[in-house]
Amino acid sequence: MGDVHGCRDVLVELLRDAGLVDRDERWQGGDARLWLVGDLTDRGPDGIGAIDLVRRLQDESGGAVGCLLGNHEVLLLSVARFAGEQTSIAGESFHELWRRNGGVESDLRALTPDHLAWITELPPLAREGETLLIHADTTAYLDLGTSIDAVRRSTRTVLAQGSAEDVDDLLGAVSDRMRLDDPEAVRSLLDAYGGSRVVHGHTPIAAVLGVDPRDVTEPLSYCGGLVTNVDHCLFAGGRGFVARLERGERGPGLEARPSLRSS
Ligand SMILES: [Mn+2]
Repeated sequence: MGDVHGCRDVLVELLRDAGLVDRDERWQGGDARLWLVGDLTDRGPDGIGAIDLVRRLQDESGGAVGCLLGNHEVLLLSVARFAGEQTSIAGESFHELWRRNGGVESDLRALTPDHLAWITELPPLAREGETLLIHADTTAYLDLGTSIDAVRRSTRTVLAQGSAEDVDDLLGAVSDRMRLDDPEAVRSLLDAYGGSRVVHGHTPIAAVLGVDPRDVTEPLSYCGGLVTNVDHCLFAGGRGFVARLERGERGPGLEARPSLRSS
């Protein structure tokens, strides 16, 4: 599932259409596994509602639902911890930076220490079979750690107890984009973290293609099939989709096209 950005009710509709939740919004995915690529919050109306839904589905599914750390989760946490302090951008506070990037005040009011603890534990990347899942289309994760566990440990430490400067640096890394239309860059990620293809969100497919978000109905495969972008840009009117990763077989080789299809 691509970036939700506060579109909690659209998320429910997409999961219902995919047969993953029932009419009462309860998990009914059976043995399915679901990953969200991060950025549940900001831009859209109900980011905390989206977090609460995902957390409940994680419980109901017995761990079959995972969610990556997006830059907007880091942003929200940065405001909670350092609201008025200055970022590296001259004269801009964390609160101003967050607002400029779609921060929604009602989310900040609803944010609890429990939400912050959940955000702190989110993995920035994950492997599902041969698929490497990341939020942002960047190799900057390699600066945070050279294994999935190392990246998770370093982000957890920064989010839990890092200084404003540490969090600002982390924001810079996980907000970088559009670096993966280069097989060498992609291979550097796969060599470190494993897998034979990358799936990411963060950069709206509509922006990449220069089309209206309402016309985006499926994932975008690029870099010779090594990389798939699933950012459906719900907050700007994208109808959204659930990208399906085939399972039960080894993933495609490096040159193969990913076996993703929209549903
Ligand atoms: Mn993002």
